[in-house]
Amino acid sequence: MIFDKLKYKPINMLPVSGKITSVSPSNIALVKYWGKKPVQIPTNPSISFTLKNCHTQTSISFKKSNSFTFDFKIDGKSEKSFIPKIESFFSRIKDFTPFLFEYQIQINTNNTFPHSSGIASSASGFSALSLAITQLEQKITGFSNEDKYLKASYLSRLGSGSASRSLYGPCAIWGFHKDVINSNDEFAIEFQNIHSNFKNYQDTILLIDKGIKKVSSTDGHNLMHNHPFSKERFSQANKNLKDTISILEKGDVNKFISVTESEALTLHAMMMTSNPYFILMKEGTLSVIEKVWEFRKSSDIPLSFTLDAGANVHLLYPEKYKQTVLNFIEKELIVYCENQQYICDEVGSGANIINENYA
Ligand code: 2P0
Repeated sequence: MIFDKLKYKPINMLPVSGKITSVSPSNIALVKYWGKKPVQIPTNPSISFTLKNCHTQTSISFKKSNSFTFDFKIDGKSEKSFIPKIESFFSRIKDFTPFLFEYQIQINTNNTFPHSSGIASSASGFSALSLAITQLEQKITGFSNEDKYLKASYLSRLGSGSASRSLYGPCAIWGFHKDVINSNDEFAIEFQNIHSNFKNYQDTILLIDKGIKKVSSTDGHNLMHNHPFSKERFSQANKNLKDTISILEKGDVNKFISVTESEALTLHAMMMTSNPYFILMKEGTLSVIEKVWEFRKSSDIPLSFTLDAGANVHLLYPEKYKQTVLNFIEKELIVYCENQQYICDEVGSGANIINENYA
């Protein structure tokens, strides 16, 4: 039984103290998660590319104590605005990780991507923290590496839905789909079977607007309740998920473009047709999309875009066109980027532990 794997079954003494360091990447959804039920159950399945360069490194230092406390620092500084989401995360995982609450914990974290760049750090942040926690659990319970990742994905989901997908690369699927074996709403599963056309696929992220979003993702998800198009959207996402799996397996780059661009625009169409309605794209977002379409038509290079819940544009393309696309960005697209900033990333392999010690 898969849910038996999530139970805490100690066989060893708890370490008195120690420190565990993990690294976990961000991810970009190809079929989007937009809409959820309590607690953190998606209303449709999603699939993502795991990234490589945009990642979070997190260390937890822990010391046995009579009462649970935690302190959180990002780039060496206390950041109060993160505390409520971390507190909520700890209260949600308590029944699954009782050992954690026998410690005082210091969390130190830093991101490789710039602060306030509009790139969600919650996916990389919660997955890195969750993997460090399940690494400690492995020390106490001796469970397998496979179960360690499964449980890390489960815990990550309780921090931020999309974080559940960051554990695995090159792709991860989160959410139940009737035709995908082992798919479920509680944690993501890895999807390895991608065609060589998608190996090292590039994601160059154009930072169009680095400001704080006017509507949070959590509020956006909630607006899918009572949304006039939600039923159609959820059934479309189920179809797109199945199609995307087949496209990734067969290496069909043209179909990949049509499904993923449609997903990006549908995500934003859902926002524009919510009540209340809102728009997260900026003028630069639309200008870049127009330019990408022109470039694709004139060059025959399969450059496409996808969008997250924000104004930034993720440009997706095969590695062999990297220099040509970077030249195009420098010449035609950089004018739309705030402070001329963009980030070069590509498909990566997921989260890892990089250091651990115990006393
Ligand atoms: C996704 N997004 O699939 C979609 C596409 C944004 C657009 O998941 O409330 O930060 O923490 O579960 O995971 C962003 O939402 O939201 C997101 P919570 P999350 O990547």
